[in-house]
Amino acid sequence: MADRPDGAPQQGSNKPALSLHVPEPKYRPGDAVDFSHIDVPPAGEQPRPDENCDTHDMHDLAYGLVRVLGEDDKAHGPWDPKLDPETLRTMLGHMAMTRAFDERMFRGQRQGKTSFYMKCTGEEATSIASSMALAADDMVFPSYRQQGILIARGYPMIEMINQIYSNKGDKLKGRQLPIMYSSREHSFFTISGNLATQTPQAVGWAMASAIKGDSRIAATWVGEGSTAEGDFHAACTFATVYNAPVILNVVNNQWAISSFSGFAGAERTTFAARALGYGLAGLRVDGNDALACYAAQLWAANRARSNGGPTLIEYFTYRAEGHSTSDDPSGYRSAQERTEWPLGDPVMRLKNHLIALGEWDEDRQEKMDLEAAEHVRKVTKEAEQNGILGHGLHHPFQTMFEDVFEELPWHLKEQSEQAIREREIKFPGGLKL
Ligand SMILES: Cc1ncc(C[n+]2csc(CCOP(=O)(O)OP(=O)(O)O)c2C)c(N)n1
Ligand SMILES: [Mg+2]
Repeated sequence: MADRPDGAPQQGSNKPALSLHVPEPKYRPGDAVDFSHIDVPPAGEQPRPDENCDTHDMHDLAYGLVRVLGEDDKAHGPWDPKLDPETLRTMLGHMAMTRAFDERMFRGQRQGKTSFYMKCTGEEATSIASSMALAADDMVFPSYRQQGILIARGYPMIEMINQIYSNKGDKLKGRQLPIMYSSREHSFFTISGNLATQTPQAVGWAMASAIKGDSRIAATWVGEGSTAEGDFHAACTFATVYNAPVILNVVNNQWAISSFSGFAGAERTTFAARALGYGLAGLRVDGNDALACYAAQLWAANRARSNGGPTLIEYFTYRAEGHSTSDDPSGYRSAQERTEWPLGDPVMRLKNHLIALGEWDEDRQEKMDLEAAEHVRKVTKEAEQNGILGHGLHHPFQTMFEDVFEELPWHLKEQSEQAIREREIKFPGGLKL
């Protein structure tokens, strides 16, 4: 049947047949990896606009890559935050400590001391350097891969381990998945496993802060995969509509468990460019460059503090290890990706920068790494006194029924009593409740 005279097709006559694009990662296990298609501009090339500039003047920054640390290990360009050597050493120390912590907790899971752990290897700068640019009482709404913030904020490590072991010292009483920390005192909002829910919560908190006439701002961290969740888009809309004092940090580590970033839209545009459609300020940053991460967060924090509005920052980085202890990345991606990653390792780059400044050396680094490992070992042993998985030294299990209702409703009372009876049958006269 011929098309209509106006050129519109007859029903059902569309040609060619409609088809969909299903993203496929470039490399699978065993493939040789070539990342030369990734555009890595020289450090220092990106302009640094005024913190209160119009979002329209930021267009190119959403597609570029803010970089400070060059191949020569020196700091370059207008984004150089010009931190003093002592602050740089502190930053490196937090990164070394986080890496040592991750190593030990990962092993702890393999030894059966906890059911679950998640490392942030390769992404340390995106949480540690960036959170160091915030005030200690700015409220953070992290995802599960920002343990570095707690370490940078001086949260007691034993509390982290007690939580991971779900032991009797766990302040969250075993009610959260290991690593889903919470600390009001450290302005660290309770981590939720429901991806992206922290983003509208951060925006809402920031709006409340403004409504109350408070001076604190909010910052949230979300993975690139999670930006595909509706919550993230609701957060962007509320943030821009009300000009909320909030920073939306998107950690683009290329993977969401076994799904590559293409499934969240990375083949089409950058994650920072999402900002443009909402009228948000958008920055795309080398996430393995601690100085660039710090500088971007400081820029966004200053903008938020002066009522300049929210900023969306994409950190371009790579998840160097598996998603969690439950994951085996050798099943879905090439092992060469990690070694070929063009932005290097954030800890090495900061270390080499300090050495280039004449403020550090390999011996001091080795000593720092050893001391970090020793500190983690010592605190782990201490936490183990409170119990490890399966040793019964957890909070009495019936406490799971408490703390929700002022008075326990009848059906929960019944369930609690039934649970205690069943436990006595299973462990007659035995195991501590
Ligand atoms: C709403 C929701 N959907 C799915 C999951 C299961 N899940 C947990 S982590 C994850 C991947 C998230 O990837 P990304 O956002 O890129 O963060 P990353 O793990 O890379 O830091 C998925 C799908 C979940 N926890 N919540
Ligand atoms: Mg990811």
